[in-house]
Amino acid sequence: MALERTFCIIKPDAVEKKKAGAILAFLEEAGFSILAAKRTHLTRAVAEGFYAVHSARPFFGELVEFMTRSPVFVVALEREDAVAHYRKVMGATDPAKAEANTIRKLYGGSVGENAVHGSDSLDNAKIEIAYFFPGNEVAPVAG
Ligand code: RTP
Ligand code: MG
Repeated sequence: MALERTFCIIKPDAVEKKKAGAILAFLEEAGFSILAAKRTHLTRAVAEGFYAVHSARPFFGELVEFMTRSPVFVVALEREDAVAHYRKVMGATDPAKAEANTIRKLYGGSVGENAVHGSDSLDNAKIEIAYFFPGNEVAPVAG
């Protein structure tokens, strides 16, 4: 299976609870390499751009308010089968429905404030990594 990259945001609720380090450690234990990570406070424009696909959903306003409330960590990850594997260890969107020992079960509070974001496809992972790490911050995929 090929090495792949995916994109993670450690959301404001988890950073506020000082769980960013625990989540990064969890990801390393799950076999991911952390290619790049930075703390940033999303502006409304950046959050709206990132979640543009959800702009017609009823929770969009609430989601942008939440994501801009306080700083996040944006993280580029690498592993074999990274996109699917990260979705698995992240757990269901609603922490109450997430499996045991997933990030959202361990650290999420509610369907809106659910600790982490994860790319839902390899194409979106590339777009999302480039959105937050432009230029040469993340080395190009070899080959
Ligand atoms: P994410 O994009 O953050 O990795 O989460 P996801 O794929 O599991 O969920 P998605 O459907 O893409 O929704 C994006 C984020 O919007 C918030 N949300 N709130 N109040 C609600 O019913 C609701 N539904 C979704 C969550 O923060 C979710 O992660
Ligand atoms: Mg999503």
